[in-house]
Amino acid sequence: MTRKSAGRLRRRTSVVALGSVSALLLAGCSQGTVDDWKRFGYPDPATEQGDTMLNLWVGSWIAALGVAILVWGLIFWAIIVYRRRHASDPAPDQVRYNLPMEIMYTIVPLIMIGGMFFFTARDQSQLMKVEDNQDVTIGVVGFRWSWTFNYVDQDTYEIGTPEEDPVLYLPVDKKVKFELTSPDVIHSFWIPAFLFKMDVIPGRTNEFEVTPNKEGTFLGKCAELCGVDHSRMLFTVKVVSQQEFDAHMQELRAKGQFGQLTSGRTTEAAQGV
Ligand SMILES: [Cu+2]
Repeated sequence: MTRKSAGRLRRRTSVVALGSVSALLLAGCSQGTVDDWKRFGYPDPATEQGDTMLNLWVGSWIAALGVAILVWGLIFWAIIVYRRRHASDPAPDQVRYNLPMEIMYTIVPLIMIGGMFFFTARDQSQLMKVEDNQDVTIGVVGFRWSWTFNYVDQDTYEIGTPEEDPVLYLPVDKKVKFELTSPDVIHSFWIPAFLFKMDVIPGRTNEFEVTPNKEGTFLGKCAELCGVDHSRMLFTVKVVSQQEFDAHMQELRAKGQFGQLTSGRTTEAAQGV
């Protein structure tokens, strides 16, 4: 092989390699990006109720973009059609106190806000309904600086520390009711993949119900700035089959974790507050 043809071969090989790498990268990126774009950046919902929230989010964006395109279109149309063509052109007629126009720009925004209010109120009242026909009840205690998960019907619990995040097990396709309480300050219980977040307030019990419908491991966190170690209030959610859930309950009881920790602070693990 001559030096010239070897050089050409090397060049061709590197072009092919570069091409394959970019194709792979593009395939990898575009897949994620297309799905993300379709959801307008919302996480992929892991609960039955998440679809309602996703529809509200996507619907709001589509409506807002529709209005934006109309407004931008009118602005650019006015800029182009009514531009000053010659320096000597007089200023266009100034319109003011145009009653039909004023009525229109009062009524149209009212209709838009009314529409947003209607869909939000409809979905929110459906999502916040507590029907008390749940399969699993979890008593969540948010405390400085971790979480306790009381498995109310299973007579066991899990408690975390800032050093060791607790893991919450939930059976898939089963309705879960969360009862949120706090012994100290306001926290906020947030599982982004469930598209649900609710404040945890001392002196009252906040409740909501969701049905996780995807097995997997999800992250959870405190979403209310509650003090110095707020950022360490992390936890993991594992959505598993009913058998795995039952086996885990057995494991917790085997470790001696019987009953409920309603104060969230009765072990040494949580004394560092
Ligand atoms: Cu907190």
